[in-house]
Amino acid sequence: MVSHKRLQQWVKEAAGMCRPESIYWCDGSPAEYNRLCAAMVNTGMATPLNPAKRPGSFLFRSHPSDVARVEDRTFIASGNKDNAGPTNNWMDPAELRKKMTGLYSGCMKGRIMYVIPFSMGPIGSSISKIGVEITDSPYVVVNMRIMTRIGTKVLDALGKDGEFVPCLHSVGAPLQKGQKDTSWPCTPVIENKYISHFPEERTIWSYGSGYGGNALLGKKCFALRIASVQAHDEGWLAEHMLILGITPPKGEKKYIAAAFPSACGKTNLAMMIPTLPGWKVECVGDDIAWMKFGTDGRLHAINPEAGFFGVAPGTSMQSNPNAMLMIKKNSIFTNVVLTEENDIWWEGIGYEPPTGKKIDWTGSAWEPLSRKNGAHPNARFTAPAVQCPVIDPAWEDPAGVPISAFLVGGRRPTTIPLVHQAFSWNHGVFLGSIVGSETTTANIGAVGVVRRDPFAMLPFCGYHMGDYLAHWISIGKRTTADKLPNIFYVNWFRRSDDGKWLWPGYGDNSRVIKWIYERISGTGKGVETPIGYLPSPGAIDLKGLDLPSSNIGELLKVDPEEWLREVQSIKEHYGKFGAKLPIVLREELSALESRLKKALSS
Ligand code: O2Y
Ligand code: MN
Repeated sequence: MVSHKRLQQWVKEAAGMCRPESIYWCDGSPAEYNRLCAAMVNTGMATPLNPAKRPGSFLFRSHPSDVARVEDRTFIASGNKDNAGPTNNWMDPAELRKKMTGLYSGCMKGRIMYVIPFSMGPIGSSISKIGVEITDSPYVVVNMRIMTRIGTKVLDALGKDGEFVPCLHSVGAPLQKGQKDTSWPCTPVIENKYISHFPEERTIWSYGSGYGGNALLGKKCFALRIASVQAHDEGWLAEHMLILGITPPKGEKKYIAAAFPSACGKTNLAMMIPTLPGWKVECVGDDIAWMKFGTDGRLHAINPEAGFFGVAPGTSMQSNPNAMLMIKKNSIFTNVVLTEENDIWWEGIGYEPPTGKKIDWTGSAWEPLSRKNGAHPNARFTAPAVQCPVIDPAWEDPAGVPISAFLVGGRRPTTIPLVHQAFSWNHGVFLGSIVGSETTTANIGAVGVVRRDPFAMLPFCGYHMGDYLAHWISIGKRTTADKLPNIFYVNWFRRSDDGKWLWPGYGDNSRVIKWIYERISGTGKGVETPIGYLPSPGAIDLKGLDLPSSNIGELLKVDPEEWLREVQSIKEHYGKFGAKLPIVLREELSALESRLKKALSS
């Protein structure tokens, strides 16, 4: 029996609007999970994988129109348009509610309404928060059970009047009497998909999509868009960051959080196996960090999630062996290839597709020579964090882990060196504010243009990006400089003039992490340059790495002319934020310009 009156009332109202056939409160038990998976196998939505090869695992195929987050259907409905800022889609909250109420009316006919109480972060941690997702998708329930902590234990923590974020989700595909369900119900009409956030009410309404970040509302919608607003108002940080622990051969473990835009290898870095002998990386999280100041004046981070929703294509024993080991059992795969042996395959898995019949992500017979992708480029695995071979022993510590350094970075083939360190907190926030990736043929629009993505939060910040940057500046004033994490800008993606990678990446990124570790420990050697501190010659450990010396010269080069062009591009980027851009960031930009001009003239 649910004792929380407000929760009961909200569920009743949602049921009155969506009119499901029945209501089911999720308890989060293994029996419930198994029952739901078996039911989805029966309806043809899920395919059980070979228990000898991948026990407890299932394959799902989405509708071809429902394969990724839909940014242009994602809305921030703040009361005042200016609070959403120039980088979010804004809609008037009353208008949006009216529109969506129309869509929600009767939208769950013929379906079960699942109520999922979930905790973002370890239950009972002062950094964690509770949400309740109402959904008509059993796929969402089983994914939420892996990605968050769900069920009775959360209801118990919520008590009679605990705070929760209401998250309403429907695939938007009511069933008429006798109508057969499809294997991936959703709204095929893109204009009817809405991923809506009401930041003042701390509420999420999602309609029309059953996929990933559109439907698993704890992740991007709550843990980033709504939580970023809560963090702003309450004086903490909700960030699009991985968290890793790094331990040297003889020495103390330190924790690092890192912000990279989507598709820059966050999961690979978070679970990296260092090539440097004796160094160890352990993973706290691969996507989101919630950080609050501890009584020691330092920022302490938790991973609000309990699983990994990783992109499958490109994941291999070379790029991420720990992820490959993690997904050997109890995992959900979406939009990958099904092999004759009932196992999975994807492009970049590191071995040829096995012989025999194969079925691609659309459900059609697939031939590798057909030139069509077998797996969708945004195919995903969902796996429990506890299965990660290098999960950090403190990953569920309610107090969080103390953060010693922030890394920011993107895909920049030119200009940005392999690593540089900020002069100060404000300079570090400046570095975070200019992060971005150069567009490739995979993007829509011009190639070779830098798309700025401050702190990798552009698609995930629930309020004005200028206010967000001011919040980062204000965080620096809440403690003493020695307690604040140092900020570093890394770029694993430099290329030579003939287009070749200059840096091997993957496990060799530990060489850069080692320098960062030494810098924050006070032993690493650095040289001052106009853009920040760079490693002194020889300060990056390259032992055992067969890297031409010209590569390292290029990787650690600061070209004032190239950087002055960068300054012009940053000015354009800053122009978007108008008066909301913190003055200190404008000052950081002019100071950078002056240092570069001085370097050019000397
Ligand atoms: O397409 C989706 O819905 C998944 S997006 C995603 C998933 C896991 C981690 N990060 C992301 C992202 O887009 O940053
Ligand atoms: Mn992400």
